[in-house]
Order: sequence, then structure tokens, then C-alpha cells
Amino acid sequence: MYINNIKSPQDVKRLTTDQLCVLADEIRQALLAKLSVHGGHVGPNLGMVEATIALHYVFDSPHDKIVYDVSHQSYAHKILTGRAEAFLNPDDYDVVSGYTNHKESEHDFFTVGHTSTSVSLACGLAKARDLEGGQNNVIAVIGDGSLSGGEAFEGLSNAAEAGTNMIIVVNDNEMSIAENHGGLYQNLQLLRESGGQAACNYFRALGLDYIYVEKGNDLPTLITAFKQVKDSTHPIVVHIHTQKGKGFAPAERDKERFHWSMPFDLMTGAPKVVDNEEDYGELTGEFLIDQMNKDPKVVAITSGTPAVFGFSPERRKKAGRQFVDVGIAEEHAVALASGIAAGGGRPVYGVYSTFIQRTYDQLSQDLCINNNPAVICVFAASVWGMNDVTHLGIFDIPLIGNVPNMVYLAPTCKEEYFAMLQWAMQQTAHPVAIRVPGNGVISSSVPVETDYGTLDRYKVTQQGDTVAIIALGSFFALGENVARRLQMVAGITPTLINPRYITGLDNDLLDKLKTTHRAVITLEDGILDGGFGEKIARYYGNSDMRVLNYGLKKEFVDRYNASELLLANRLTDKQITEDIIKSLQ
Ligand SMILES: Cc1ncc(C[n+]2csc(CCOP(=O)(O)OP(=O)(O)O)c2C)c(N)n1
Repeated sequence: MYINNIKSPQDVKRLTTDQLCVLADEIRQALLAKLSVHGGHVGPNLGMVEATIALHYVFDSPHDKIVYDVSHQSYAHKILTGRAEAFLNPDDYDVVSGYTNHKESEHDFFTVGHTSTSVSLACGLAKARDLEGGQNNVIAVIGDGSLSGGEAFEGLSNAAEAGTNMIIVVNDNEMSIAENHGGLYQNLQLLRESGGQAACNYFRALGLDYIYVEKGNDLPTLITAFKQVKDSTHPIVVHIHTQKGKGFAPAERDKERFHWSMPFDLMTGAPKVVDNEEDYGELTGEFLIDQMNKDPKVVAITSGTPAVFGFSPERRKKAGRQFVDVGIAEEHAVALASGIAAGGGRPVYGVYSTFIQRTYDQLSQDLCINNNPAVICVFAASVWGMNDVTHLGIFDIPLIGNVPNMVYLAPTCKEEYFAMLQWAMQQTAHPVAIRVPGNGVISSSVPVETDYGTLDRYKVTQQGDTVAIIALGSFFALGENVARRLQMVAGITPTLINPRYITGLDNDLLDKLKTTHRAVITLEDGILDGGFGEKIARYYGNSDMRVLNYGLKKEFVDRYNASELLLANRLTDKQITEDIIKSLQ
């Protein structure tokens, strides 16, 4: 086994081409063995095995610097740069992250997980090298899907002007997570079909040099191509045509399903665990298809992640032109939604909390200054969302909640979520974002309102005294538990409040609490700084009311255990109750 002897890229360089081909097979087997029990990005990594070996064979990492876009395709890179054990030894599977990680290896230059940034980051490394008079190669690897993000264009355009060494490997496997969308893909197709010879060439039009490699999974061909561009004195694109999921038939067949997968059966590809629990993505997709049938002006928008709100290939087909995938273009999606709303349409943009981080200016400028009634459903916005440091969903409250005119709602259960969504889609007075609960689908028989048009009215769900618990969205259930425990332990019947509106204060209610309550507790499923609870604390600043704010610390946590993180932030009902009792003494 060659794979066992690869401790660094130097060991790759010692192998013959035939041996490298065997190494590619071994890497593929190791990836499949790990991913089938651990889960992870299957298709992107299987397709990049040969290109990664060829890169490390030809270039001299870390002197030459390879920057991976998203870096979800960097598993083979990890294997070749001293981290093979994390793919060979089940006990070590979690020693490495699923993305490049600057803390993990000198061969990883950035910790990233969002798309379309590699060319910009590499431009920066190249600029720093040039300022220092360095001689190394800088290589950006970027997928065809990630080219649809605006930042990729910005990077390419800037790279074209740099005039020094910069190699951009475009890994074209003809897929984003789902199928690609956008005019750019006609040109990539033309380039593939013409063997890179077509006169109309996106990259050349920007001023970049260009070569095409049809056999993107053929090691000798890749080695020849990379040798050709090594030490280039100008920016050059190497467009390689690869196969997503290469070498595993189920992943070659169903590329979308195997972009990222939970553990699966190695023979059939079937998932090992079938999750039959309701989820908000599926429910939202179903709801929106129904709304589309009733109203031809309803449009669902995604930026390259259709599954986030249940738009499976079947639902996309059903929705027809009432569904738009803009590519991985979050900024455009927000502005597009604003435009559709301005034109009288009823847009609903479904997006993960972590990816809407890109769009602060579009939210503010394109959407909210213009006060257009677009609707945004924000998913995985929770401590129980994705837990990679690059994909955290705990920063959206300060981001979205502080833009004037925005109405950011936090439903606490399924019934409230759909009532809010229905209202948001019918009204024309406000841009509305909805923080889809992150604590699983909870059904409640408590009646919910259908009209949320009188803004910032909080709902008192239990009237008590002394202590008021204002429990936002997915933390409402935690608030209920604290209320019960406080009753049990201290005999206090607290007032329990579902604030519903993240973006505003219910001044009347907060004032009323002053007469019969000594402490107000706020709970939010996100970072505290700039968040919801701080607004309440500020409101009571000039009063005798004690305010305890509960939420997460502002920090970049990585691959955390949610229960442990909650405990570390004193976010269990027991800890909170203890604090309340102490503060009343
Ligand atoms: C800003 C941002 N939006 C969405 C995503 C989710 N996402 C991860 S990979 C991916 C598709 C990337 O496609 P491509 O660049 O072609 O790489 P491939 O997986 O096909 O190798 C998407 C949409 C992301 N990581 N970052």
C-alpha cells in the first residue's frame, strides 16, 4: 500500500506514474471506507483524487501554495499532506475537519467553507509574494459551481491584471450541489465541447491565459498540464473536466444526493439511517408548492442550495418557472427578491443562516431602504445547526435584526412558523425574514395569530410575577423548562413571554412588567453581542429591573457538541434557574 507511506508531498514525488495510479485507487478506497461510515462530501472528493495527486506531484507545497475553494474537496490533499491516518484509522476520523484548516497543517492556507473565495485569497498570497520578491507558485482550485458566485468573478478579474504567477485550476464536473444555473455554464459547455478551442472564452475575455484538459481524471494528462503551467509568469486558467463521484457508481449516477452524504451502504449507496422525522425544509417545500398553485406570482428562490427548503428535483420540476436557482449568488438572490417584490411578485428566498452572512449590504440597501415585501426564510440558524466553524448559524440575529425596516420573526413551533410565513407572503408593508426554528419540528395546540401586521407585540403565554422570561424562537422550549423549574425549586410562577419579533421592543409590555417583576430573563439561540437580549437590557438600563441575558458567547467554535456548548454558556434550565434565584437574593 503506497498510501501508508505518504507522510508528505515529498513521498508522492518519489512514485512512478503507474504507482501514482495505484495510489489514486487506494485513496478512493480509503475515502469510501471512511465516508460510508462517517458521512461527508462524497462526490466532490472522489472527482478530485487524480488532480490532487498531480498538483502535489508537480508543485512543491507548502512553498507553492494551493488554495481550495470551499475546500470540501480537500480530503485527498489532507491524505497527501501528513493526515492520512484520519482517513485510514476509524479512531482518528475526527482528528481532521472536513475543510482546509490553517490550524491543522502548514499545507492549508485558509480555514474556509463558503464558496467562490479561492481566487481572491490566492490573489492576496500572490500579491504578498510579489511584494516580497518571492518565487513560489500560487494555485487557486475552484469548482464550476463556485464560479457563479460574484466574488469568483471579482477574483478572476483582479487576477487578470496582476501580471505575475497565478494558476487557477477550474475543476469542472458539470455540477454545483444540484445542476448549475447561469449563462456562464453555456460557455463552459462550449469550451468542453470544443476541447477548449472555442473563440468565445469567458476566461480569455477577462484577459487570462487558458488551457483545457478534457481528461481531468487521468493522472499522466494532468501531470503534463500542470508541468506546462508551473512557474508561469502570468495568470493562467487550467480548465479540467472531471467526473463528480468518480469510481463509485451510485455517486456517479446521483450526483446531487452524493454531494454530501450521511453514512451509506457501500454496495448500493442507500443511506444507513433513514430519518423519518418531520423537518422544516420538507414542510416548507410542500407549503410553497401549494402556495404556487394558488398564486402564480409566488416565486421560490435559492442560491445553489435547493434542498434547504425542500426543493428536491421533483419539486423543482413541479414549480417550473416559479422556482429560481440563481447559482451560488446570495447577494444577487436578496436583490432579486427585492426586485420581484417591487414588481408585484411574491418572492420567498430560502437560505442557510451561515450563507446569508454574505448579504448585509443587499439586505440593507437593495431590500430594506426600499422597504420591499420580500420574504426570507433563514434555516439552520441555531446552536443545533451546522457545527463546523465555517458554517455556524449563530450570527444572523445581529446581522439581520439591526437593519431598519426589516421585520425579523422568530416562530416557536410549526403552527406559528406557517402562520408567519403565510402572513409574510400576503402582506405588502415590510421586508420579512423568518428564523426557522432550529430545535426540530414542534407542534403546539396553543392557538397562533394569523396577522402579525401590528409590529412588536410580544405574546404572554403564562402570566406570573417577580420574574419574566422572554424566550425567543427555538429557545422558547428552554424558557418553558426554566419556568417549570423555577416554580418547582423556588415556588415562583414566572411570566413567560414569546416575543415573536426579533427586530423590535414591546415597550408597553416591558413597562408593565416593571410594576410586578424584579427580573427579566432573555433567552436567544445565537450570539449575545448585538443581539435581541441586549436591546431589552438597554431598555431597562434606567430602571431597577434586573436583566439577565442568555445566549452564546461571540466566538468561532468548531465542531462543537451542542449540549456541551450550551452547558459552557450556562444555557441549561438548571443553570439559568440557579442564576435567577441567586440574582433575586
Ligand atoms: C457562500 C456559499 N453558499 C453556498 C454554499 C453551499 N455549497 C457548498 S459546495 C457547493 C457547490 C459547489 O460546487 P462546485 O464549486 O462545482 O464544487 P463541486 O462540489 O461540484 O466539486 C455549494 C452550493 C457554500 N459553501 N457557500
